[in-house]
Amino acid sequence: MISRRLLLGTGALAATGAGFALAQSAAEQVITAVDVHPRDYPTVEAVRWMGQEIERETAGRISFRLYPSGQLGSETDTVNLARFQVLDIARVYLGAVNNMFPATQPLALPYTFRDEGHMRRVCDGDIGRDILPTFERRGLVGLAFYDSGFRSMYNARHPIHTPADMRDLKVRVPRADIFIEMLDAMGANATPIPFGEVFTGLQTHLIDAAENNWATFQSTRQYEVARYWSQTDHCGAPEALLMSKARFDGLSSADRDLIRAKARESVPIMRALWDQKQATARQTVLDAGVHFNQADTEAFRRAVEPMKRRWMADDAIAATVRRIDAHA
Ligand code: BDP
Repeated sequence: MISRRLLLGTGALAATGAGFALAQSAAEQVITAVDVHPRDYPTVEAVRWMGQEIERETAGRISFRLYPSGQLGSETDTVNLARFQVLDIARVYLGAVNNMFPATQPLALPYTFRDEGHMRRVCDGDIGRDILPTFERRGLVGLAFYDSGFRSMYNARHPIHTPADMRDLKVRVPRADIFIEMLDAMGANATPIPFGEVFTGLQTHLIDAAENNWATFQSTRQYEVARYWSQTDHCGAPEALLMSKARFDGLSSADRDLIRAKARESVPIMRALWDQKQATARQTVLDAGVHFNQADTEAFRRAVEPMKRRWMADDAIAATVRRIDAHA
């Protein structure tokens, strides 16, 4: 059930008029899914694939309705909307939700993964399987991890080689303590602002820099206003596909199994799309004349070491980081 109070309380829903559609959809077994990315982004396409499969398997009894491009608000908003069953599925960046879900913090710490293969194996293996159920403590079902590549630095001023080049740069970060501390440790001035405001922030010089992966840098067109990409590869946190636990628990056990199975199957679909998107995004950006440089990643790793050690004073975080290190 979607309460009127919750719907009215969410400005984004009221503003788009989507609240009414969502209220209707509950009765019709329509599963609503949101994403901040546009409709052709790999995460959105993977969820669309999942919805089509479920619709086919249930002969149309259950279908998905997608709300891409951040239509229903920021990731912090949509996670809460899903917890209270105002919407059903939120695909969000793990970096943005780890204040609320401490078990995910080790995945968002800097330089946790050796490479993309390592990240995928960790998420697919027992570490990923241990973390996903922890979303249930706060009203969500963790369905899957998706790829997000590695994040690097981009800015409108100059190439960044070492943390010394970050001094006084206002760098936008997702609203999460790990990110704020990470960028501060690198010598920057970490500025948490919502994803949807980064382009304008760079354009109007409210911020000087941001950090993200190639696919996002390209699809948001931020490369048009930040002309220096410096490869730091500082964070390999994945994306998370989360479902409202209340909605999930209200489904039959066969439907629950189907949703879990299709979410799992959507992971390799997403990854194939991701590999393609990452390569084409990088090429598009370089062709558009963005200056590329390889940063001194060892210097960045050293700069964040004390901050990482502080987080690892927590035994649970330290244990997971050690398991990740030891993972093939
Ligand atoms: C992108 C994630 C997206 C986040 C965004 C951010 O795919 O979910 O909202 O980063 O930095 O890579 O906020």
